[in-house]
Amino acid sequence: TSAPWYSPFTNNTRAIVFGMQPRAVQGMLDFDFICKRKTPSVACMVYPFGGNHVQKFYWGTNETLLPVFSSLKDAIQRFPEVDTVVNFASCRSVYESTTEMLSYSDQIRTIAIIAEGVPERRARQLLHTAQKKSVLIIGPATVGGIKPGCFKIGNTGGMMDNIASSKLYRPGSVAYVSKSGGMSNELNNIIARATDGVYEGVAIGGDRYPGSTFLDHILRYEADPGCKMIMLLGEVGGVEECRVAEAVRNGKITKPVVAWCIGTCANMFQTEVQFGHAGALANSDLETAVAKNNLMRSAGIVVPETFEELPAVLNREYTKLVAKGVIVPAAEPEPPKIPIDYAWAQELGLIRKPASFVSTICDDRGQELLYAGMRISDVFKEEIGIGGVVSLLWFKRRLPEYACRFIEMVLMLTADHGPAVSGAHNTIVTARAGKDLISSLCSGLLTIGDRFGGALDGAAEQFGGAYDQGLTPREFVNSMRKRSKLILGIGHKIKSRTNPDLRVEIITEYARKHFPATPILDYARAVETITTAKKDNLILNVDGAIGVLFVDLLRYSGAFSREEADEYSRIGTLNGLFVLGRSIGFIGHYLDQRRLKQGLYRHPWDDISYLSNPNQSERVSVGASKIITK
Ligand code: Q5B
Repeated sequence: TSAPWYSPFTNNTRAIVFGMQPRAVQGMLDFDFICKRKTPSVACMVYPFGGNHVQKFYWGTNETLLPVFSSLKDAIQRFPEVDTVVNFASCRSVYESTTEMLSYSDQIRTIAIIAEGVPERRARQLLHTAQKKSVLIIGPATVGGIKPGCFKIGNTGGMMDNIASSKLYRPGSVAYVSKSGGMSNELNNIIARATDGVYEGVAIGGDRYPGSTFLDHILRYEADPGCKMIMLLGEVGGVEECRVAEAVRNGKITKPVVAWCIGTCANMFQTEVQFGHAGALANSDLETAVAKNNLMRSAGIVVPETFEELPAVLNREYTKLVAKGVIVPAAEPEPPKIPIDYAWAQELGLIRKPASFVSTICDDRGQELLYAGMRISDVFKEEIGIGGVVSLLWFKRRLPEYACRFIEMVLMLTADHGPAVSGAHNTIVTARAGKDLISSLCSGLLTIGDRFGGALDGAAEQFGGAYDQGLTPREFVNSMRKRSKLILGIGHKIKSRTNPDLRVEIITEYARKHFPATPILDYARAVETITTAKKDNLILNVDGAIGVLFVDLLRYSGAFSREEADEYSRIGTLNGLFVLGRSIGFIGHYLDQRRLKQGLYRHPWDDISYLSNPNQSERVSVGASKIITK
């Protein structure tokens, strides 16, 4: 059953939103929800680009899906109950889209055109077609309109808290028409405070040729039994207010009308003033606000002396209607609970939620990225280098310059040690198997551990612990041997006392020169003297040297408490230095292999001892750590 001509919007009105306007759609659905509508007022959206799909929205606090069609025809066929279109097409395409909408006038009875800047010639053509087909057009250049408890066009009424404070979730008795969307908000507020509230409100838009006029809507309000009182907010320019005055004068409008024409200040200027709207310019004396206010007053419309008096005048007229029994104020329903978006509630400081993550080293939310509180621009201005960045992000503080330099030296020293070491080998084999950079790098990194490159933390713990226990270097070596444990940081596959590892020399020399104290290094060197006496290659290796020097740095630089120093060794910080440094080399090896276009690697048979041949007379068993041949 279609609604009567004077009531285009009911609580069953269903609309198509033309254009990708998720915020407006959500606003309409939120309005529906607080009005306790049974079905959402938006049936679907039409967006010519991107194909048919669905979009997610909230219905109250739950989520729901709305279809998006790429053609208006499909949308209209799919939703035969839709009789309204909210057209968000731009001023460039609005003529074509509205013309198409008008071709479905057997179904589409109301079109709101939001676009500003529609050429006047096009607006008049649309108006002509719409009149022929008896289709109601609201706009162009309008936010639309609102019928409390029933339907809201697009963004009309502003935010939900605004809508709630103007009680637009339930009908009142006063219907208004204005030009401006912004002033409609003001009227919603004034009417809610001075009377029992808004029955319906339409902003016809500020162009010279609106699709529907003040009078069109006021005649609807006159016929609509739900409306008891009419409010007109006109403005300088045009003669629409005069037509309303004429209709009141000749008895076409009998309901009380309160009106005000904005722009009375125009008389204070020497020249004509163009107000914000395209049509807001007086082309003759008759079109001035003062003249139109006088004319309306003389026709029997209630016109206050100033805009400021409007609320009092509205209240006076409303009270009269209540006294006469024309308006029987309804019991005030409980204000609805308005679901607000999580992000907005958080911004307003209304909610709190335990965070799933805690992060204390970096903040990317503001205008400028912060590393441990230091602006990225300052990182460069103060030239803190990669050592400084590591000190901020790993230790959350700026370490002294010698310490940052030490970190950089470590990264440089560990960057590579040839293609033969476990990690580089793995990286190369992986690259030659055709894998990508990240896979090849990871394959190399996964070899880092106690034996290769990952002995830094263990060395720090073992040497630091033995020193703290007061063990002499010999007692320490003996105790490790007794427990059949290797000393981490001692021993190298190719380096030895006679073939010293220069990297160790460079770094220890630097530390002795710049560190406040190096007792753990000294202790490790003393241990080395004992182990190398046993075997030439049992030197303090690069992992061991970095590990013990970092203990010295953590303990004696003054930048850390003792608890912090112990914790950094315990949580595996130091191996990170090798991982970071050696990643440089592994990436280099990956690129090298790709550059050289090296094919799939297959290990040569002659380099593998195949001992599993069943015809072999020898029997082989593998023990815990040794191969025993019987
Ligand atoms: N023996 C490094 O072993 C290596 C002993 C020890 C007491 C020890 C071995 C070891 C501890 C882990 C460590 C980091 C596997 C090394 C690095 C980065 C690198 C690598 C590169 C780069 C070498 C022979 C005899 C045996 C053992 C005894 C050995 N180590 N005793 N404490 N630590 N070290 N890893 O030469 O009586 O004959 O049974 O695990 O610090 O990874 O360049 O290559 O930059 O990439 O194979 O520098 O020392 O010696 O295992 O045959 O042992 O010495 O008990 O005694 P080898 P093995 P015995 S730096």
